[in-house]
Order: sequence, then structure tokens, then C-alpha cells
Amino acid sequence: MTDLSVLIGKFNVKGRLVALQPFGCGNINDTYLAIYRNTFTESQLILQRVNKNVFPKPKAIMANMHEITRHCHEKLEADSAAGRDDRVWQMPRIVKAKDSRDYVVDDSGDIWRVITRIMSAHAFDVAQGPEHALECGAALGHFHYLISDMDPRSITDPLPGFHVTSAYLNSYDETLQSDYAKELLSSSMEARRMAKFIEERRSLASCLENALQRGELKKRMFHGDPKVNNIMIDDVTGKGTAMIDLDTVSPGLVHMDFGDALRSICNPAGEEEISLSKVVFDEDLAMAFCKGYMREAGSFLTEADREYFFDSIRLLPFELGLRFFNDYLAGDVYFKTKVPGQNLNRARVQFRLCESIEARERSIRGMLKGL
Ligand code: GN1
Ligand code: MG
Repeated sequence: MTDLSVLIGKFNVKGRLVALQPFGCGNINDTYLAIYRNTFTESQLILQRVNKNVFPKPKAIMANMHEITRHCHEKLEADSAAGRDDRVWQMPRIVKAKDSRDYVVDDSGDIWRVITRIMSAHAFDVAQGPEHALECGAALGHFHYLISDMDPRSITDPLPGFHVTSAYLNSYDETLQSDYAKELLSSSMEARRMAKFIEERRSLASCLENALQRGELKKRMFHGDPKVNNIMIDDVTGKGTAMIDLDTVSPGLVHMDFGDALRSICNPAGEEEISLSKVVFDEDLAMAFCKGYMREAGSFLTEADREYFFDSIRLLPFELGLRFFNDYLAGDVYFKTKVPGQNLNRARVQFRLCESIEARERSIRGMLKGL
């Protein structure tokens, strides 16, 4: 077991460590909050172990983060100096190790990093209401603007196959062949219901990939994981101020971000709800989010981009449900779980949300047209 206080001591931080405790509820990396104090001030930092079972090249993740934060910090400073913004947009900074590297490697070969915490701001696990949803949209739109002119060649693919829905289907098909998966399917009616849900929607999986191949959509830089608790809201003004969790920022379809943010924001019951009747796609929250997003990103989206917005809203809950269900059948090897069957339940929630979106298709399409 790594001694965390010894580990964080290898980073270049001033003051005395007064607290170090688990933080947040990410499904992938291990995250801790560290509080340092000296006579006059306090600093709060985030210590994280990059999950090497998920990210095949953790050092590349750090090189990417270096490049992304460098690019965005420069742009943020230029915009702020020119008085272009109505608020202070923020982004975490990497705290260097004492040997000047961006990370520390522990005895088991794991990569640890320290980044600054965005102060006087919070991220919520579920949407708090339309004002909050609008600010989440603005924060994502502004983030897309910030990364829009990055050179995609400066980024190493953090997670090959990430958000390629057809690739998740292929991997699910492989998982289905295992005895373990067959056993789970034969013993659980709910698991069989999930499998049927997937079979009925196979053709959905490649709708955006096909549009990309036809040249109707093109890749831009995207965040990859813009769920509601990765969007920081300023405590004082209530406005969006930063996007966090930058591990998956890479070239991709902004649609994946758009659909993923709506998947998370428009389901106030959250990803762990047991009672499916509470899982409903909230159209008021969706409209508020879209208004905020379009205000910041509307200028660089094409007509074709907008054509595929509905498909992305339906696709992302399907994709995440498929990923959760696949992980359940594979023995919970990817997403962290606390109780048995948690990934099965997470899949149930996402598929229910997908059904709720399908039932509201006409109304959601109408709302999107009006943007
Ligand atoms: C994972 O890191 P975290 O917990 O925010 C996952 C996302 C999922 C999300 C669902 C790299 O995100 O794709 O949408 O769980 N990240 C990765 O909660 O797989
Ligand atoms: Mg993440």
C-alpha cells in the first residue's frame, strides 16, 4: 500500500499537509484532496492515480494534459487581457514534482499527479435546475471553443476505441462468448432484458460513425467525459467556470460530448438510481443546456452538425449502457463498483433513459430545430 503522504511529499508544494482524504466519485481514477497550510494561507490540491488498467499509456495522458493546459491557459489569459469574457473561466494547473516532471511513479509503476483544485466552485452529481443546466451548456461550449484550435497531432490517442460505439458492440459480442457471461445471462432475467434491448438497437450504433465516413461530420477536439460532475460552477456567481477531468480530451466528434452531457444533465435521478420509474429525460433541462451551449459554440457549428444532434442524444445513453452491461458480463473489470450487480443496474438506468428519449423524439427534435 502506497503511503500517500510520502508520495505527495515528492511534489513541489509549500506549507504543511493538514488533510489528505478520498475525494469525488469518479469511476476510473483514484482521487484525493490534499490541504496544505502555512501561517498566512491555505492551498487545496487534487492528488490522483491514473488508472493504468483503463489508460494503456499513462505517461501519454500526462503529456496530453501538459499540452492541453498550456494551450488553454494561454488562450484564457489572452481573452481575459482583451476583456473578451463576462466571467473568469478557469482550468486546473499541473503541480510539478520536485524533479520537475509532471508526475511521480510509485513502486508498483503507477503514475500519480497533482493538480490545483478550482477554488470557490463545485460540481454537482445531478442537475440542480434549468439555471444550472444552462451554465453547464455554457461551460461545455466555451471549453469546445478553447480547444477548437489545438493541433490534434499534439495529442496521443488516450484510449483507443473510446466513444466508437461499434467497437463497444464488437467487444460485447466477444464477451457474450464467455462461460461467465453465459452463466449470468441464464440466471438473470434482467440481464436477458438488457441483452434484448441491445439487439433491438444494433443499427443505431454506427449512425455518427457513418456520417463521419460520408464526410457529413468532421472530427474536432472534444472533452470525452463532460458529465455533470465534471463541470465546475462558481459558488459566488452560480456561473459555469471550468471543465475538469481532462484525460480524454482528444480529436473526436463534439456530438459525443453534446450527447454525453445531456445524458447526464437531463437525468436528475442520477446514474445509480434503483427505481427505473424515476429515470426520465427532462426536456426543460435539455432546452436550458442547449441554450447555454449554443451561446458559446453556436458560431462554429454547421447545419450538418445540428442535423445529428438528436442522434447523439439517443446514442450516448445507449453506448454507456452497453459499456456498463459489457463490464457486468465481463466481471466488472473496467468501471469501479462497490456492490455486486452495480454495473447491471447502471446499464438499466442508461437504457431506461434511452427509451425515455425515444418516446420524446418528436418534441426533442422540435426543440433542437428552434435553437
Ligand atoms: C467514466 O472518470 P469518470 O468516472 O468521470 C468514464 C466515462 C463515463 C462515466 C460514467 C475514461 O468517467 O466515459 O461516461 O464513467 N470514463 C472513461 O459515469 O471511461
Ligand atoms: Mg473521467
